[in-house]
Amino acid sequence: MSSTPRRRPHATRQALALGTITAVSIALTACFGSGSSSAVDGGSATGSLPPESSQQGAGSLGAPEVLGSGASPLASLETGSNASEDSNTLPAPTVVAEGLDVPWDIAFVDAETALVSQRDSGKVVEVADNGDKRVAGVIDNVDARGEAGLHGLTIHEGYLYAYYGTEEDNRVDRFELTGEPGSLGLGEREEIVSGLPIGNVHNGGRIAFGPDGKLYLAGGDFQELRDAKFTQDPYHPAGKILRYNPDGSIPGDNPWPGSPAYSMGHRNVQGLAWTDDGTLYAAEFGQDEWDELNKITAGANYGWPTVEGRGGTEEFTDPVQQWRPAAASPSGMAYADGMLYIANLRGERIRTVDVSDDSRSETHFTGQFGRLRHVEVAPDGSLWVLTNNTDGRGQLRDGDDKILRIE
Ligand SMILES: [Ca+2]
Repeated sequence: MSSTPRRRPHATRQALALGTITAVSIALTACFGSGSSSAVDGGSATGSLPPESSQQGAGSLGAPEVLGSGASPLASLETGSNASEDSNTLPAPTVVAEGLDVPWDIAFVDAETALVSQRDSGKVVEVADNGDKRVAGVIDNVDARGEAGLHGLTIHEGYLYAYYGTEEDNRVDRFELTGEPGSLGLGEREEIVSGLPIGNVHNGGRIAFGPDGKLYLAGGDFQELRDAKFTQDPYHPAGKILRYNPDGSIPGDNPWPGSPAYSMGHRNVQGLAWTDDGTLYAAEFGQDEWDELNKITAGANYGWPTVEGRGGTEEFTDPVQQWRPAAASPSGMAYADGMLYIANLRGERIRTVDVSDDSRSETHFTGQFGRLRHVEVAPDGSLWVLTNNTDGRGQLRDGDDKILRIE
């Protein structure tokens, strides 16, 4: 791959300490070296990354277009797919909403209403299942750079939790949800987790509450911290899946006492999903060779940066599946009725994994809708899928991404 992210010139940065615990602060020389061209997750195999889109004004979402569930499937984007390998056992998607700009995550408020994060603008957009949309709020200290920006959203006990990057750190804040569907807004802000490192790439970013009521954060190595001494250190946040209490404190039963780390040795995790029996799966971007689906257990070590994909050693836990990045580059993931659904960026497909045999997968819609960022299960059991074609690596102009629904 030859693409590289837009870079903001800066020489040094403080790697901030682990939230509320150790106060170790490490001065780092930011090194966005040109030696490895493969640092961009899910980047295109050809061409360089165009300049990032300029931020748009509050009115830029324009008049909503109403496309009900009877809308016809989208036209193919002609991306050179391996569609012949698809199993195509899922029903054809319909369009829920259009006109989104670099959407990243979905949090359902009720069966008809969701909040959608827009990475570069920091906007939280309220989307109704009839296609109506409006800006519910703007997180004004989002600092979009490279892959960083406003990422994960999740709703828990009346609060919207948001994972995002600022000039200084990655963090999670929660906001009181105000109003009703049609007038939702973001109320008072409360800091939950701060001081996580931030990089131009590999910021992880999905957040979700597990069946145990804890807040899980899919982390990355934050690129500049992928040195093994960080990624393999359970008391440093780089390369971890992190687990917090809803107020941001560290659970007493985390595997490494006093650390938010739940598992370690990850490169860039953006998909989290729990099965009916509480098993946690995580989807992870590899470097050059292998993307991974991992079954996560507390305290396990998934190998990065020593091992990419299956290592076959006692020291590290191997993925249950691995895929070539061109066929995968997995971001968001959902679970429903015995099946994992994984959205893929570069692979431009939905991959399904029947958890009764998690060593196999099937693919769907390859190349039909471009890059796919996330899939979320709606309260009615349908799947909502975010396209990702407006972040500079996709094929569409600003504000042209969509939410698709699979019944
Ligand atoms: Ca691994």
